[in-house]
Amino acid sequence: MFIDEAVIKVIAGSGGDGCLAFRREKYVQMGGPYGGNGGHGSSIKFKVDTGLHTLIDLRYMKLIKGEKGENGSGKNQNGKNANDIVIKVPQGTVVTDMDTGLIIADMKNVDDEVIVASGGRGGRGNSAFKTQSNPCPTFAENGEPGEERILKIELKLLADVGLVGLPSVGKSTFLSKVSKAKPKIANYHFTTLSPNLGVVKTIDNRSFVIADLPGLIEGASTGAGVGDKFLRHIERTKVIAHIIDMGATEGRDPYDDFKVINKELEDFNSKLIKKPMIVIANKMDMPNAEENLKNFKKKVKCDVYPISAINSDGIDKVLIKLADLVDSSDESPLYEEGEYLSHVLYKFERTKPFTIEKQDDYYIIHGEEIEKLFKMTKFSSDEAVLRFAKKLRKLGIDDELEKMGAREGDIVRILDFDFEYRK
Ligand SMILES: Nc1nc2c(ncn2[C@@H]2O[C@H](COP(=O)(O)OP(=O)(O)OP(=O)(O)O)[C@@H](O)[C@H]2O)c(=O)[nH]1
Ligand SMILES: [Mg+2]
Repeated sequence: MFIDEAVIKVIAGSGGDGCLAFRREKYVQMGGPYGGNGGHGSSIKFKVDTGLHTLIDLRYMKLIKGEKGENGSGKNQNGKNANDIVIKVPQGTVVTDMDTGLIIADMKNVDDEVIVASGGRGGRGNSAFKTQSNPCPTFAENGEPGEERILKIELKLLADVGLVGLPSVGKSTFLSKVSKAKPKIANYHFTTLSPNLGVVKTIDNRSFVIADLPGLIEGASTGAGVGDKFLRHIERTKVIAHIIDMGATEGRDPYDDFKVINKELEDFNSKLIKKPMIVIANKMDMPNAEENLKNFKKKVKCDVYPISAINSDGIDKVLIKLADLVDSSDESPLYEEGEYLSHVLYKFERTKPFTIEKQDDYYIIHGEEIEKLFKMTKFSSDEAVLRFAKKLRKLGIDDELEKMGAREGDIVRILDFDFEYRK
C-alpha cells in the first residue's frame, strides 16, 4: 500500500474581544453599557476537491493559521466574523489528531467538508451582560481562543497513470525523472519486479500519481514473463502511458512493440485499450530515432510524444497531457469498497474541566476549560475579577482546593497568573 502523508499544525483564529464601553451622551442621564461583541475567529476547514490527487501541496504547508475575529466596539457595534480558511484536499484523505491518535475526518465523499479546528467565538461586550439586577456591568470578555491541533494527513495512493511497455524501454528512467521515486534502472530485462509509485507535479502545478510497472512481453496476459498480475493495476488506472523504445536499441521495430503490448492489454481485459492512452516515444537521443518516429507516426492514430528520458527532454509536455487526461477522466469510484484507510470517526469530547496539582505552597490549576476561561477574562475591573472567582467556585475549584487543604493566603496559579486563595 502506498500512502502519501503530510503533517500540519493548524491554529484556528480566536474570537474578537468584547468591548467595555459606556454611553456618554449629553442628555442621557444614566450612561449604561455600550460595548459590542467580538466577531467569530476563522475556523479551518478541509474540503474535498476531486481535481486533486495527491498531498503534494499540503506537504509544503507547515502551519495554517486562522484570523482573529474583529473586536467589538462602542455604540454596541459588533466586530465582523473572520472568514473561514478552506484547504482543498483530495478525495480519500484521512485526518488524524496527532496528540490523541484519533481520526477526526475521513473524507471519502466528493462533497465532504470538515472543520478540523474551530475558530473561537467572539467575546461578549458589556452590553451583553446587562440584566435587571446589574444594569451597568463593568466587565467584558476577551475572544475565545481558536482550537490548535497537529494533524497527520494521509491519502492512500492509487495510480492515476500506468506506465506500460516492453522491458528496458525506459519506464523506470521516466518515473525517476518526473518524480522523487528512485526505482532501480538497468539495461537488462525485468529490472522492475513490482510497481513503483511516484507523485508527479506538472509545471502548471497539477499533480497526479504515476505507476511504473514491470515490463510486459508477448504472452504476459497468460502468464509469460512476470505474468499478468500487474495488468490488474492497469485496470484501475485512469490513463495509460505506453512507452516505446524509438531508438530500437534492441533491434526490434517500434511499431511491432506497440502492437505486442496492445494485444496483451486487450487479451487481458478488452476495456484496457479503451482507456485514454498516449504513446511516449523514448530514447529520441539515439541516432536512428527520428527516422523510426516518422515511420511509426504514419501507422498509428494516437498522440505520440517524443522524449529522451535519460536527458529529461520533452517531459513537461507529456506531463501536461497526462494531467489533462487524468483531470478529464470520469472514471470513479477509484477505490473499491473497504479500501479506505479507516472508517472510524471520533468526535472530541469535553475533557475534565480542571486538575489541581500541589507544588510546595502553590496550587497549580490545569485544564483546557479553565485556561480558556482565564484567557477570556478581561481583568479590567473588580467586577470582572469577582465574576471570574464566582466561575471558579461554580466549576468546583474552591471545593477541591479546600479538600486538598488550601489555607487563606496560599497561592493559586493558572497559566502565568498567581492569586491568593480566600474563602
Ligand atoms: N539512450 C537512452 N537510453 C535510455 C533512455 N531511457 C532509459 N534508457 C536506458 O534503458 C535501459 C533500461 O531502462 P529502465 O528505465 O530500467 O527500463 P524499464 O522499462 O524500467 O525496464 P524493466 O524494468 O526491465 O521493464 C537503461 O540502461 C537506461 O539507462 C533514453 O532516453 N535514452
Ligand atoms: Mg523498470
